[in-house]
Amino acid sequence: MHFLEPASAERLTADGYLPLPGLITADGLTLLRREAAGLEALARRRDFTMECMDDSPRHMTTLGGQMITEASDRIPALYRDPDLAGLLARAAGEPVTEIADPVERHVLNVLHRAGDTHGADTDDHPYALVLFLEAPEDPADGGLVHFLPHAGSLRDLDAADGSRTARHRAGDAYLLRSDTTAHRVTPLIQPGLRRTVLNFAYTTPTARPHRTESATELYA
Ligand SMILES: O=C(O)CCC(=O)C(=O)O
Ligand SMILES: [Fe+2]
Repeated sequence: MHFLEPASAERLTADGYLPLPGLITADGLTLLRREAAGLEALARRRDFTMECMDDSPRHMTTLGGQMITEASDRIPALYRDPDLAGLLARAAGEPVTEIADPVERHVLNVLHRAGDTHGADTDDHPYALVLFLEAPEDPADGGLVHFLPHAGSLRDLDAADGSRTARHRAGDAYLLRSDTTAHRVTPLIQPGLRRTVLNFAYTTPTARPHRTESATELYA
């Protein structure tokens, strides 16, 4: 079980971001990578700008939750894992529950070409757990998470003070207050690099529903 400092909920509230380094065990990483390699064969290449997210770029290969449920037992089981739910509730300082949407609940995002990027967004649901299956070794190679908590708009990510950048290794994870933290993944800077994540979306009993076209555009 992953160790969490008692102050993690305060930290997540203040920063919008909580690193969970080494959340995935070595065996878990092997299994999830094998699963993701099979799923990637079903995934679709996306290259467009997302109008509802300030025309931010999407250059990536993705697979939505409905396809993952059809093709994988392991990933839906991990999404619903009670130990994981307990950890997320302690990290967030509030109950964290599954979302109803079959597309957004667990998605696979693969950056694998030079220039690939997941441009600026906020998510429809309050929490995102991002699990790293592959990541560039060198932070100079890109694939970093750039984020601004309590963002007024996506433009503030580049314009306002207080944005931060975080790097991760394969096996790491982070929890994001993803509906109010503007976030993007910086472009991979050269060929031959790969960044593969699973993104698990969660809600809370008190969260108000909020919907954009973003998931449909990226995963349907
Ligand atoms: O890949 C990441 O680190 C973030 C992904 C993301 O923003 C999303 O899937 O909505
Ligand atoms: Fe996001």
